[in-house]
Amino acid sequence: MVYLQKYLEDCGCDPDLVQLIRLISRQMEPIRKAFLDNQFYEHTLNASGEVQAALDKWADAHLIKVIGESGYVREIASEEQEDIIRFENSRREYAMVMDPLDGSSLISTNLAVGTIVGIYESGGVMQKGSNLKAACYTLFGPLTVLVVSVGKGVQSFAWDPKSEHYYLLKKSFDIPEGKIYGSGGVYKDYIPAHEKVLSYFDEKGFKVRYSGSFVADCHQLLVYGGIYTYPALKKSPKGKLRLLFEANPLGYIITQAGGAITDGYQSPLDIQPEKVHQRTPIYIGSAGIIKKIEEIYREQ
Ligand code: AHM
Ligand code: MG
Repeated sequence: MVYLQKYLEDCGCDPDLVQLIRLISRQMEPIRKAFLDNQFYEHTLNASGEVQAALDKWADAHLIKVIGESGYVREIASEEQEDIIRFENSRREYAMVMDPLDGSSLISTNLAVGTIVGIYESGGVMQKGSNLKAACYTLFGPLTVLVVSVGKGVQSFAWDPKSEHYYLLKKSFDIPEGKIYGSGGVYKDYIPAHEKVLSYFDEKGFKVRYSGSFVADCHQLLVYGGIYTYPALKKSPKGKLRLLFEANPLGYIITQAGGAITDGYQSPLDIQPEKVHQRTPIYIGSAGIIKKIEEIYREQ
């Protein structure tokens, strides 16, 4: 059996990057256990979004504490934090962007949610996604699965609670031209270009699959291909999802697996961020379909 650390070491990664990814991966079980914490679970069942936010905040605070103390990271930008957090005395200059618990509105329904992370080698968090050194996400499904890219394709690992290691599930992905799609937003808010894209999907016989968790909906693309989209809407021309925490890390991973990402006109990975919480429209998935979507947008 091949384990996460050994795999990354054999990839020729910087030993500190291996340790950083390992440290992040080791926080997933505490986060999963927090789901089961009575305090969170009861409140999640009983009450409003505010209590779900408590689990978001717990995961956020936990990751910031552990990663901050590690000495590897100079900056963290988190979806749960308004401003960038700096660790002036860190030994290394890695910079980390994260969505500590993506899809958290699904916690009360027991559908799959996840943690998304992107890592830059230096230069802070306000960089183009194309500069990422590594990205990973965890999907808390029946298995805790960690999907990683250090720029050499994409690998998935599963947590084995008995040995307390992540073992290699799949060492490469090659996203096919699938025929499933999921679109966020409400029909009456769709712009004409997005309506055209949906008509194209309909003509080609695409099937809808949308859970409401970006990380889960993207994970199925690795296996089946197809498209996830949260498009520009009439009322929110930048869509809903964030460039730094969602589009870039997942865009990096999907691209490393032979897929592609676009905002309709260009890859979000090529956009220089201006604000930490900047949003971007997203189409992500099979490369051929992304090309077709960009053609449709150009024709509009
Ligand atoms: P979150 O980061 O606050 O969880 O919001 C992002 C989530 C994505 O995981 C998901 O794809 C999308 O929002 C769902 O939005 P909607 O409920 O509008 O379909
Ligand atoms: Mg999110």
